[in-house]
Amino acid sequence: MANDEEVFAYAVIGREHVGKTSLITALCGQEQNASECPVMCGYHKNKAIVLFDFPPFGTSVYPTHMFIERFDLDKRLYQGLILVCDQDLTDDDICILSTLRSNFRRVIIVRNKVGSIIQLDRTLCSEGHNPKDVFSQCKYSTRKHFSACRPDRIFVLDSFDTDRFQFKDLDDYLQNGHMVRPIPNRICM
Ligand SMILES: Nc1nc2c(ncn2[C@@H]2O[C@H](COP(=O)(O)OP(=O)(O)OP(=O)(O)O)[C@@H](O)[C@H]2O)c(=O)[nH]1
Ligand SMILES: [Mg+2]
Repeated sequence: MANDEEVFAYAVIGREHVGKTSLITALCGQEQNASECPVMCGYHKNKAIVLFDFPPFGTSVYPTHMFIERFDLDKRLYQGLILVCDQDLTDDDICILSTLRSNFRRVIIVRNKVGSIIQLDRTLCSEGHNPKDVFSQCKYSTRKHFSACRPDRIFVLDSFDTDRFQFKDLDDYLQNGHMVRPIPNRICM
């Protein structure tokens, strides 16, 4: 991995099917296409940043405690961590964040799939349904659940609806929120 004055590498992790790959695809504008694991993806809007798509933790293949060691996440190979979730905090999320928090210069929590939650609320409570309230509730509960883990930022968004919610805020943060020197002509996948 390149020296950390030149590149800010984010490990994008989360439980199974929370939308890690979809988020990276939406941010990077392309499908990842590599067999190595974790999969590296260049973020073209800020060439100083690369995102690494990890396999899920908390599975029978990678139980949470094994996941950290298996991928050397405790070795400071990555500068940033993006934890993706699609509901409130689980024990696996807490375990990962509390074990790893101090190893990363920046920790971002992304609560994904908020569009689906709004859709579900619309179906279940057609009377009195208010999408803004559902979004605010998701933001509030995500903040509440994750505050003890001291994330730098929390974004509530939907990777399939990038014009709404906080997708653009995350995109802006990644584009502008890093004082790292870009690498011109980096070859990205
Ligand atoms: N509605 C909605 N569905 C999503 C979103 N992100 C992902 N999905 C769906 O969730 C499922 C899992 O998405 P992936 O992006 O493969 O999730 P992942 O975390 O990379 O999955 P694994 O790598 O297998 O753990 C797929 O069926 C996606 O279509 C989202 O923002 N909104
Ligand atoms: Mg994936």
